[in-house]
Parts: sequence; C-alpha cells; structure tokens
Amino acid sequence: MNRIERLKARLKAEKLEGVLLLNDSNIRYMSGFTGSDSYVLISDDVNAFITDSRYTEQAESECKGFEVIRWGKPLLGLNETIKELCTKYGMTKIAFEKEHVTYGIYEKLIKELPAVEWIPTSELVEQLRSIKDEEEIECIREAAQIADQAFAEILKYIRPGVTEKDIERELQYLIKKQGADDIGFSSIVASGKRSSLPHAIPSDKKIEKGDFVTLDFGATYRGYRSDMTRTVIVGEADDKQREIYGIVKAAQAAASDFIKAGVSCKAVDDSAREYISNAGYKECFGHGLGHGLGLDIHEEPYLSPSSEKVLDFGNVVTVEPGIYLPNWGGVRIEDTVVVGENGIEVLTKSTKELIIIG
Ligand SMILES: [Mn+2]
Repeated sequence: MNRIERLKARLKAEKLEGVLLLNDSNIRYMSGFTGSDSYVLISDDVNAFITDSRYTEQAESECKGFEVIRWGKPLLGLNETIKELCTKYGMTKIAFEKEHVTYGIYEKLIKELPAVEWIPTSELVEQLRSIKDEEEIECIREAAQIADQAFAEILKYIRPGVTEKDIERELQYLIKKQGADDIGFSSIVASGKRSSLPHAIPSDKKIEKGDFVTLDFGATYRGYRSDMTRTVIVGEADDKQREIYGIVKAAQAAASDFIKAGVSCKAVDDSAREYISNAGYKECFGHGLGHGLGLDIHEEPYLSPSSEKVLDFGNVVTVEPGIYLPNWGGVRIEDTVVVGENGIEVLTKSTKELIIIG
C-alpha cells in the first residue's frame, strides 16, 4: 500500500469520510510537496491539493496522484473552494488535524462551513510517519553522515579564544558544505558553565582551557533530519569532568542496548534514567531520553517517562541522556538510531570516547 492508500485505510477504520490536512510535514509526507501554505483534502474519491498561485506550478510537478486546485483572489476564497469540493463529492463529515489548526483557520473554515461536520483528530498522519520506509531511512542515514563529517571538521576549529557563536556559524557552514539542504535545526553550542543549560543559545562567550563544549546539531537531507550531540573538552579534563562524562556515556550505551521493537518508550527512558539515578545524579537529568525524528526534528515516538507508546521496526529516534549541574557545567551525548528487530542501527557514528582538544 502506498501512503495515500494507508491513510485511506486509517480513515475507513476510524469511520471518517475524509480529512483536511493542514500541517506542512504531513502534507509533504502524503503528497511530496516541498512548499508551504497549502492544504490537502483526502477522501475515498478525492485527492485534492489546494494551494495558491505561488505554488500551483510546483504542486503540479511534485504532487503525483493529486488534483491541484488553486484558490485565492480573483478565484474563490479558501473556504468557498473547500465548500465547492465538499458539495461536488458529497462530503459531509471531514476530519481535521486539531493540533495544527490556528484559531484563525478554525474561524475561517470550520465555523464558516457549518454544512460540514468537522471531526477533530490527532496523529492520523503522524502515526504513519513514525514508521520510516527504506527510502526515508536512507535520507536520514545521509543526514547523519553529513553531521558526522561536519563534526570531524569542527573539531579542528574549536580552540581557546573562539566564541560559541563563531563555532555555531562555522558548524552551519560545514553542514551545508557537506551537502545538506539545510541545517537540521538551530545548533546548540554551550561551553564551560553554560554547558549546564541543556538548550543554550550560542553566545559571545569565548572558549577557555578546561571547558566542556557541548555541540548539538544536525543536517537536513531531502527533507529528513539527523540530530546528534557530542561534548568535548578543551585543554585538560579534571576528575569530576571525567566522572560525569563516563556516567552519561554509560547511560547512553545502556539505553542504546535496551532499544528494540516491542519495548515500551517509557522502559527505554527508564533504562538511562535509572543508571544516572544510581550514580547519584537523578535530579540532574530533567528532559526526556529522546524523540522520533524525520521530516520534523521532534516527532513521534518520544522516549519519555510519560510516553505510552511501544517501539516498532522503522522508528527512528534519538538517544540523548545528559547530566547538568548548575554553575558547573554539563554533558550530553546523543545519537540518531533506527529501531530494528534485534536492536538498533546507529546512524551517527562519531566516537563517544571523551575527545580532548589539546
Ligand atoms: Mn535531539
């Protein structure tokens, strides 16, 4: 079954006549469209791609199997266009993506088309997206390889005196130079005491001897993202730094060994959390262990204490425990991995041994 057929099967199983997709990544997944500001209406006998004049030509070449419908002045407004489609195909009950509707869209579409019964749904497409096919995994594999290459290069650039912002700018350039369409997300570069901030924004702070430098970054390749974190030391590591690094590295390895299809996301999170907790740093690991990634940098399934999901073949997730000590510093180590039958394939292959930049 192709993606459209699988979505239609889901609609049928949930007794839904059709669905209006509003999220860019969900729309890209279903139609192949790489632009924005567009809508997809799918039911048993409709594959409609609704867009404005900026994107009609692009949509006609990208969206195989879709009827491309142009809305906008001087043609019909969006709500009239959808109303016309509903009348034409006799659609009276349409699902919409409740997580991706602004109040403005809600007013425009949903309130102004009272003849349609709008059914709020969640994760209709996200559930399909969470299982990657071989082609998608190949894109993420490439995005991970680009990140690995950029990491090898950035190590030559990190030294006392350069700022976090310098490193971030150089890293961005290296990622693109290695063939990425774009960076995967805004890179995190956090050094010294600032490395205790899990999501630090790169600052003008200069790198000093003895600093941890945490680099969290990735690449986007054909729409698909990679995500990795490495924490390195500049100059010399002291005993405390070695201790914390060793604990995070072992927790990351424990969780990685634990991952396979059929294991609950919560149990995977537990495996790293317990290790860190037993080492005495329970309170210093505040975020979830990982997240799915693909067309979005954060998507299902999440590896967290509150997740109720179970891992399946073809999930691609990050494994990224960390220990953060306020006013001292922190360590995070992160890989992007594919879930397989007997364990994982690690896509980000840079060493996790402590790198000391001399
Ligand atoms: Mn991540």
